[in-house]
Amino acid sequence: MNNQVQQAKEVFEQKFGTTPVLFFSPGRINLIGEHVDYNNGFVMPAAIDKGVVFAIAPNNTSNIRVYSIDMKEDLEVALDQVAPKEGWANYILGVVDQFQKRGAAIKGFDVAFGGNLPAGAGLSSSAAVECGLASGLNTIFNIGLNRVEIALLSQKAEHTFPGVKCGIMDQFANMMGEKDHVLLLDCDTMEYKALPLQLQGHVIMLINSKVHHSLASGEYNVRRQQCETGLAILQQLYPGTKTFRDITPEQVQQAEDKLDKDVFRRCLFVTQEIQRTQKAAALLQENKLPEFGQLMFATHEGLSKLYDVSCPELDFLVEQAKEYKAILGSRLMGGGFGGCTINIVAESEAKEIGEKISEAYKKHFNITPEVYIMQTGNGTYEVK
Ligand code: GAF
Repeated sequence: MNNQVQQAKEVFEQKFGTTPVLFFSPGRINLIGEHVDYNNGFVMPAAIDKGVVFAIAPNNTSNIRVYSIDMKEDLEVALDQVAPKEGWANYILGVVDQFQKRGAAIKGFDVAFGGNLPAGAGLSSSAAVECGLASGLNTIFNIGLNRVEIALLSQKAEHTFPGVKCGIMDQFANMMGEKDHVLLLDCDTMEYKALPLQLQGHVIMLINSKVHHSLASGEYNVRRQQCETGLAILQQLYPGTKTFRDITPEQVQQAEDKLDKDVFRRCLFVTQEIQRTQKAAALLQENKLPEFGQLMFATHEGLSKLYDVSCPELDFLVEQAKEYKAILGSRLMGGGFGGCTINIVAESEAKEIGEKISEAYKKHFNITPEVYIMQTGNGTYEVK
């Protein structure tokens, strides 16, 4: 049992005086396929070995008692009073609400949770909290959901309580991730393949810009709405079109004068990114990493210039990355507006390059970034 799990267990036992069941729930990275999960595209995420630990047990009352180890805050809510609140509580209560909406026999429980995922870094701490709790409840109350059902329930919880209309990528990676693999997930059919991650002397390096622009979740929902608006128009122009998968970037270009300027740029990005991710998946399987890396740069360009989810700090980090031959590809990762860039970099030079980019970034923005070399890991699991 690692330190993080041990700590959660001890905190729980001190606070609640019973013996908990323990779960580890990972964060995620995403190699390519950004903002296309809610547009029926493909994504290529992996679970990582950093995440959130849950210690949880029934408490034979009709109350939920929660302790956030990181925030050092308590929350107690009666089961029949579950409603949206501010902050982290929403991620917990949203999950309970979803179980209740499905008529699942959730009774009172105690839970202590805490983790080592940097907040606001785009490593999907929200999905880690949702899926970790949902897995815990599923086990202690014998609900019988399978892994994909837990991912879907957790996604719905995020839509309803925190109010972010996210796609399925984060929760899916959290539940289905496999160490040393990336998942090639078809977000239209929910079919997936676990592809071995063979980096041929390279590593995945994240650079955390340490900025998190507060418009992130509001703008996320706006992007989703713009895509829906655009798709509805494209469906009329191109009969037989069901999803963005059925439309090419060229067709979007031909429809430019029928679409609002921003809607056009969003649709163009989405159709390009869907094609790009399919190409990238083939390249990865052919071990063509340099070509794969070029597509990562292209994704960043699109996210920045067409989808408008980048920021000066992330653009700077990607421009810096282009200065180094040892970096094959770099782009902002996740929803955007801050958080991390993901870079594929030669292992032998990673440390030095990470330091050099950090120095340049610090000089420019007066912010000290953080650099992480990432290891992949397994999806949420019970720690025995
Ligand atoms: C966030 C969302 F939660 C995901 O569903 C996905 O859309 C991602 O942003 C962008 O690719 O992490």
